[in-house]
Amino acid sequence: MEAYKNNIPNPLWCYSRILLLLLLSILASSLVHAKIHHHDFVVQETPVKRLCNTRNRITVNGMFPGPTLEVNNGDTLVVNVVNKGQYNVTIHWHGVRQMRTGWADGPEFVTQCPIRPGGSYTYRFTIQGQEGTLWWHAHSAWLRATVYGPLIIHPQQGSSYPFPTPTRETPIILGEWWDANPIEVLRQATQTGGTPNVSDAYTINGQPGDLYNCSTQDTVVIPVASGETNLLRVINAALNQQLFFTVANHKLTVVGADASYTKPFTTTVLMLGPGQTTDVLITADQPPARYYMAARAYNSAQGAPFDNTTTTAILQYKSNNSLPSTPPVSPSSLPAYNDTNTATAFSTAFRSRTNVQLSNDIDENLFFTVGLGLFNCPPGANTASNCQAPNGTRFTASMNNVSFGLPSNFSLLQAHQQSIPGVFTIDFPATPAVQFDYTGNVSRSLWQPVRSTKLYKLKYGSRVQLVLQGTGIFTAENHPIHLHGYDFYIVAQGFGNFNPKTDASKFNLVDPPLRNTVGVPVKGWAVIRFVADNPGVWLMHCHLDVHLNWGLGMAFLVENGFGELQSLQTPPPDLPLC
Ligand SMILES: *[C@@H]1O[C@H](CO)[C@@H](O)[C@H](O)[C@H]1NC(C)=O
Ligand SMILES: *[C@@H]1O[C@H](CO)[C@@H](O)[C@H](O)[C@H]1NC(C)=O
Ligand SMILES: *[C@@H]1O[C@H](CO)[C@@H](O)[C@H](O)[C@H]1NC(C)=O
Ligand SMILES: *[C@@H]1O[C@H](CO)[C@@H](O)[C@H](O)[C@H]1NC(C)=O
Ligand SMILES: *[C@@H]1O[C@H](CO)[C@@H](O)[C@H](O)[C@H]1NC(C)=O
Ligand SMILES: *[C@@H]1O[C@H](CO)[C@@H](O)[C@H](O)[C@H]1NC(C)=O
Ligand SMILES: *[C@@H]1O[C@H](CO)[C@@H](O)[C@H](O)[C@H]1NC(C)=O
Ligand SMILES: *[C@@H]1O[C@H](CO)[C@@H](O)[C@H](O)[C@H]1NC(C)=O
Ligand SMILES: *[C@@H]1O[C@H](CO)[C@@H](O)[C@H](O)[C@H]1NC(C)=O
Ligand SMILES: *[C@@H]1O[C@H](CO)[C@@H](O)[C@H](O)[C@H]1NC(C)=O
Ligand SMILES: [Cu+2]
Repeated sequence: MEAYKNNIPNPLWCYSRILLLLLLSILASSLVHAKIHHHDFVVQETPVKRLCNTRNRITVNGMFPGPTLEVNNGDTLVVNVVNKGQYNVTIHWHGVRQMRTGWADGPEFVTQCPIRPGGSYTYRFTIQGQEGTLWWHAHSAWLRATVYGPLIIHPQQGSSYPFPTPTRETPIILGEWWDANPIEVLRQATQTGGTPNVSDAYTINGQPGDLYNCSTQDTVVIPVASGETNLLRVINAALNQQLFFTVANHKLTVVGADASYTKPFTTTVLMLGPGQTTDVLITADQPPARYYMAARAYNSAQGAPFDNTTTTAILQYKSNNSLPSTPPVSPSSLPAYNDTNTATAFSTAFRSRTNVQLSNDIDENLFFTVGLGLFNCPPGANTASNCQAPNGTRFTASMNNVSFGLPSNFSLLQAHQQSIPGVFTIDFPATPAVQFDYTGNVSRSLWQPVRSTKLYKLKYGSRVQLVLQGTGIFTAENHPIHLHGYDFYIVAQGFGNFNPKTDASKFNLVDPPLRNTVGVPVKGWAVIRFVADNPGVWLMHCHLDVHLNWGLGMAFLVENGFGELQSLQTPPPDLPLC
């Protein structure tokens, strides 16, 4: 300061100024291309015509599906959400790591209270080290049935894909449509305790396609020219159903999933659980014609009701003007609804693009059961109207026998950050209190979990291994488990009960895939690894919404580390409170 005032060059000051300039120029060169993208999302009721009927549904900006967001790795998104609808709403940026910005993650009553009708909230976050396909969706009640869209992350400016640059890129977002109001479907199931009505159609980019009534003229057409190699960014945005996806007569080369690159592998069928994304290259190497792409259910639960319809779109070669009149070529092979072998062959084919060499040093060795259950109805309950699950019970679901309940007076993150007592406890069990033959014939006395709001505390930086063990309680099925705020390595998966002695030798610690959602096999298990480097409260749950409603979830409370760069940011001033 003195030196500056007197204009006398002070050697120390000069030195520090040079250092500062050097630092600034390094910073500038790394940030020179990073952009800030501003968007307005107006949540509003919109007439949408599907399956012969026009229905009012909640949309973003009157669009169904909602707008596609496109950014480069390193960019910042600033999305101002204005709620002009009649329901509480929040938006979740599915798969975005949200380093230190947990306040922008979105699940209602976890990282924020809902944006009430008439309210607004601006989500601000930066994409760091993620490239590929993610998506955004409402994370409140069942609004995500119509409130969703792709979030595409291109490589950092100046870098390119680790595969030949595709000619075109097309998002293929698979959805699920109810002719009834999805909010009513959920409300009815919550009241009756039974299963919610299944959907009436699946959709590709919002359209059911040729196989449904009144839908043909709006079937999605995806143009392609002979010889091109294009990138399809396939997203499963369905509420309650894992889906198979295929394109007639064409091979699909998988190059990424959940915004991480994979070692390429070729297949004819994809299987995605809700929440998962898969990037595939497709070469137009077939005779010019129209080819169906199609998706339908992978339904692993025996006997459970499900939507068994098929959605289609058309891959249309450009070269022949008379093509639109020719009927599209149908896929020869959509797997059977219960084809677990095909689902398993696909999901075990993933490898990270580059080797990661995980160490075997683990700080937290966790084992969570995931599965359904039945609550007995209290004496005096109106069994006929409120206990419509088998034998006068209500459906429920749990992890480690805890059926997750959300608070309604504070978000978990706010309660944590402001040390508000009575909102949650931090005694989520690291391992099951009762060990049993998880995938066997489970004794009826073990079927009823306890409903509460328990979190599991992780020290900043702890290295976590988590075994997710499916159960056979009521019915075994595949559960797509999604962890907020993190990507994790899937080091192994298998059938039956996880055996630490024999199954540890099967771990892939060399090139396991990095994902944000893992399909825990029906009557089986999956093992994931992550390092708790993102402080906050992070929901982990089944991405079948009906299971989340029944309580198939929990949350990790990750403590701050040292200093600002290892700590949760302060909440934004417009954070919605309860
Ligand atoms: C669910 O399906 C049942 C039987 O078809 C029907 O009576 C009921 O109205 C449906 N519920 C909703 C919310 O559409
Ligand atoms: C579709 O239309 C046919 C013929 O009009 C009718 O019989 C059928 O019930 C309709 N299907 C649905 C799902 O509405
Ligand atoms: C779908 O399910 C309905 C009702 O269970 C059944 O009648 C129909 O045959 C099934 N369709 C297919 C294609 O499996
Ligand atoms: C267009 O395609 C149809 C069916 O493949 C074929 O019969 C016809 O000759 C083609 N026309 C031209 C101009 O290539
Ligand atoms: C799949 O379903 C078919 C009938 O739809 C049945 O014959 C077969 O046993 C089932 N397979 C499995 C593995 O459940
Ligand atoms: C319901 O009760 C019947 C008759 O007691 C029994 O056979 C069946 O297993 C029970 N179902 C469930 C899900 O508990
Ligand atoms: C928040 O709600 C819970 C559950 O209803 C209650 O136990 C707790 O006391 C409430 N906390 C405050 C600060 O009001
Ligand atoms: C499952 O166990 C119960 C008794 O715990 C028994 O009644 C039932 O028959 C068993 N079911 C099967 C399929 O083994
Ligand atoms: C879950 O807890 C309830 C209540 O303590 C108990 O009755 C049930 O057996 C437990 N089930 C399991 C799988 O631990
Ligand atoms: C909407 O959110 C507020 C808290 O922000 C909550 O009190 C209210 O119950 C919610 N309404 C519904 C219908 O969930
Ligand atoms: Cu589930």
